[in-house]
Amino acid sequence: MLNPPGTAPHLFDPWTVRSITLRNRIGVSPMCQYSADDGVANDWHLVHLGSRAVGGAGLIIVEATAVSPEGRISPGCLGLWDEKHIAPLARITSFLKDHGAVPGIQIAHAGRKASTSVPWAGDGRLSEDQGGWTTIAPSAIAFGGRLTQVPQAMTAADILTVQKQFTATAGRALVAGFQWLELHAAHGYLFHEFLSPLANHRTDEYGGSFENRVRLLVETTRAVRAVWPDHLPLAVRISATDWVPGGWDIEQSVALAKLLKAEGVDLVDCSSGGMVPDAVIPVTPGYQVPFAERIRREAGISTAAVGFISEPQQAEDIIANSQADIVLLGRQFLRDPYWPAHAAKALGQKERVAPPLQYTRAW
Ligand code: 8OZ
Repeated sequence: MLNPPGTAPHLFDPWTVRSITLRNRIGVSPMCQYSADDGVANDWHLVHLGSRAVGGAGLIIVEATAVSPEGRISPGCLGLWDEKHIAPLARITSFLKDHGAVPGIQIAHAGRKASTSVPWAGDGRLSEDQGGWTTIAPSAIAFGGRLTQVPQAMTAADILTVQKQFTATAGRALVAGFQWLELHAAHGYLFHEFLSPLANHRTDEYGGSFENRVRLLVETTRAVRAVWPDHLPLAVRISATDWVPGGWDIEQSVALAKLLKAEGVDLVDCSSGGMVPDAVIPVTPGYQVPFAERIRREAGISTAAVGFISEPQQAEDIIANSQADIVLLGRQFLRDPYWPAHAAKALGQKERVAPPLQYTRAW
């Protein structure tokens, strides 16, 4: 599956995963918009995502979309726990496909980092009288910082419920027209809380040893792969390290990636952090790229690189040096929805990103 030495692709080369071909190696990273009402997508989401399809992205991953109301980070997060969420998302997937992008979605449960206000209204804990709710997690340990809510430790029945919520949500994502599914197992949310010994103090088969801490994610991945069609790609976003001694780290991430590969996962999306509020993270351009490179090489699975990727040559080098199979841009895509077109021009490959017919005269 991975390209042999000397045959590395370039940023604007297409990439086929299972039956899906991305027109280039540029994706829009899932980014919370906090603009939904009861989880329902609206015109903001259509324009936000649609303009980046027009701008030339190959893959567009819809923001963390909750598998249950309690799994939302905030009351403004998207959801896909109900049939009513399907039609507004289907309108978006249809538009993205019409403009040459593959529509993807990240499905998520925020665990102990749920029930927060939207960032422009505080970004802290949402109390019950402000519309907040009781959170759940592997253990009854608060995240800390401004997120003081102590979650309820999940029972065995809760674990089964969450697994069913993920498979049901995957089924609805398919009906909504998504062609790429990502499980959110990063940034201190529910799956990551099970992975990390910092948040998981369980003494049952879902806590303690590495095998036990990865069990929820591996089992859920297996269940999702069984309902998500064989011809469509499945990805998992992980935090490759907690950036805290004694926490989750890159060695465990490599071992997890091997297990996920065996479950039929096509790509590991390599982010980091989010487990504790005060981690010291050496943020520099492309600081997470070495994780994508190492997991790709040592686990033999395709990877996405994400985090402070903004320059065209930087993105091209990541692909051409086989450090990752695709780059996912977040903030840079907020600054410039036409980044792929502008990057092609900067790299002297203007013809690689075609304008929409309506914009030809100005491209
Ligand atoms: C930005 C702000 C808060 C949360 C993530 C869903 O980190 C998020 C998120 C992004 O994955």
